[in-house]
Amino acid sequence: MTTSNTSEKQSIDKITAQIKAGSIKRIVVIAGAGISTSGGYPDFRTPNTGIYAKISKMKLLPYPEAIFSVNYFKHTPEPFFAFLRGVMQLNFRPTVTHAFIALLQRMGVLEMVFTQNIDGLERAAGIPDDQVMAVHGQFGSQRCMLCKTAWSTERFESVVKSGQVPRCDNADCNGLIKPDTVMFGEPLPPKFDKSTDILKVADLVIVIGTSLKVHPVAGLPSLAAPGVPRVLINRDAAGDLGTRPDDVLLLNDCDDTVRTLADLLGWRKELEDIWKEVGPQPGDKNPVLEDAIDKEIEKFLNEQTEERQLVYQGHKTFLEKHLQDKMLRVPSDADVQVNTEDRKV
Ligand code: CNA
Repeated sequence: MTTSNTSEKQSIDKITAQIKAGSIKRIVVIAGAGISTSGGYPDFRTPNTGIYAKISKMKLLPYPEAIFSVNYFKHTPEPFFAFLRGVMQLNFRPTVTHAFIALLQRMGVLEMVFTQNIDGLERAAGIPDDQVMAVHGQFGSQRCMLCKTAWSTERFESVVKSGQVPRCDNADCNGLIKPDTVMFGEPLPPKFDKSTDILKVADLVIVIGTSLKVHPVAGLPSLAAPGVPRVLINRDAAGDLGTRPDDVLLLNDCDDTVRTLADLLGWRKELEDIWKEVGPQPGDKNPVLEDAIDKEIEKFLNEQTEERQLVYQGHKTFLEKHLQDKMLRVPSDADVQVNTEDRKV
């Protein structure tokens, strides 16, 4: 475990001792894509391997984040579905870090995990739904954007895998079928607002595997009461973690770090037992999502005719103009998934 200095090592020893002694018992975890990368699911922003690096090959997109933006999806859904076809090719299993969060829950010290992830691996690790606030929704259900008719996952996957864009077949509808995940520009689940008060009563906040670049989650760590320790487990520094005297930065691979924490807590065997139960199983295919996404993006690009590229160029120009206009009147509404980097577009 890499800590910035000796005092951080002392802080983490103190925090784990307090958990063992029962004086820390309301832990809130704020998680992001980094907790799933060792399971083969790339994050957004890691250079070269992150999803944005992959989709920046889609030169037709006005900017990589457009693929997850609802306004872009409404008129140009093909790139999103090409990406999704890659995602659908494999079954992912929880990582050691998911097992660690599940361990906190089983030990009775987890209050809530706020996850930005849409992969559903917290549930797969056995954390009960009422202790998971899936801020950006999760894959596993989908419906028509217009008439809201739900589609079964089986039907949805079969249409997407066949290369079609799934559309509603109710009379006169023809709406796009979209997973119930929150795209940029869409409102967050209604229960998000109510759930954030939990941060104020937490006695420990652990932020894992997130760059804290997407709002409103980026603002959650600052809701912790003064004096409450905030621990960042991530490869890189993130958000305002490190600005308070009680912050502890553990800048390393999250699976390694949680194993060390489990050692300090005396819970290593329990962690490995959960991991054995929920992690990769004998006979699993190797998770190679990165290859799958690359392949699907390549295929998508090869299918673009000159005529279609002209249409996309039209979309690009339209969007750039639209965004320019929009930037002149950016709303202050925080209840929308906003990528801080969008503001630079
Ligand atoms: P991000 O901006 O890509 O940041 C990920 C962070 O995790 C970076 O700071 C990395 O350095 C760090 N990281 C990556 N791997 C590890 C590791 N093994 N150990 C320690 N640190 C690591 O992603 P965020 O979650 O901050 O951004 C929020 C977006 C990402 C949400 O809208 C999600 O829907 C979206 N997303 C989700 C998934 C998923 O569900 N698995 C995957 C990719 C993106």
